Amino acid sequence: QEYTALKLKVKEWAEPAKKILEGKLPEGANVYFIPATLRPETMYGQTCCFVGPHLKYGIFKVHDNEYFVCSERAARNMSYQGIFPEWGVYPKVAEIEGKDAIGTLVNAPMSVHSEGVRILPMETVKDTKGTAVVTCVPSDSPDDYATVIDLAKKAEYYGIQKEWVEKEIIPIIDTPTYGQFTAQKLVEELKIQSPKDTKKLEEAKEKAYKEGYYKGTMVCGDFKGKPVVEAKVLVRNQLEKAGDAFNYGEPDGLVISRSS
Ligand code: ZZB
Repeated sequence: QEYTALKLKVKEWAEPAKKILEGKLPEGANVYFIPATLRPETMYGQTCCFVGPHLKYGIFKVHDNEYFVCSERAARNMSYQGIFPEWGVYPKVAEIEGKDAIGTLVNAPMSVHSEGVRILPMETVKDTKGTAVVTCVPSDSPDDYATVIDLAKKAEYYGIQKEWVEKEIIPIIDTPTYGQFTAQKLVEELKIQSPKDTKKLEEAKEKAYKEGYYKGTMVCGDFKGKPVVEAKVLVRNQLEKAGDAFNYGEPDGLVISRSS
């Protein structure tokens, strides 16, 4: 699986994370949350970024002034892809739980929300896929849409501020079957009630992928009017050139090779 890994720079840490990290990072260090995505062309519509509240995340030193937040598994994989300077080495300077980072303000490259977006909890984030950090695009990802609705409904329960969740959802891709808000349309059509409707969400994701990727047209950004298949590569290249993203590959046979 070939992901685009995006660099979301921390602008302001949430209090619990700030306490844990005190004295562990050099003054003025740049720290980035690293979501892995298969849909770089949707990055205009990022409204927040998800971590699993009960998952563990490492802060890994990439260069003197540059640190990545992701799962240890992902850091290890990256260290064999030339992303860290030394082969197979991924120095961990600290560890946090996802919940310690809830509320952290990060800069999301390309997002229309240039003031920054918040780190928020998503219970269904898997530790075994990507980087365990997921950037949220509620216009086009049914999982993200269902989670955002749930978070807004139960903001108090989750200990978050409503404004962190309720950012404007802008149209990014137009599709013949679902229009400009593919995720919302599918969530409603399939009567998905919560982020825990995993079976239905799996079906919605499949449909959204097929329709968006093969039949979608960009309605925003530099490649407005172009088919998504073309725009995907162009947007990814733009992000990489700007130093805001890099390729992250994930070997399919990982589980097998681990247990053998
Ligand atoms: C932004 C985005 C916008 C995504 C979209 C999807 C969609 P797949 O096919 O199962 O590999 N993701 C990445 N890592 C994780 C994780 N550890 N746990 C849970 N979800 C994760 O799915 C890859 C997509 O799943 C990634 O691409 C990411 O969300 C999420 F409009 O990033 B995506 C129809 C989907 N649309």
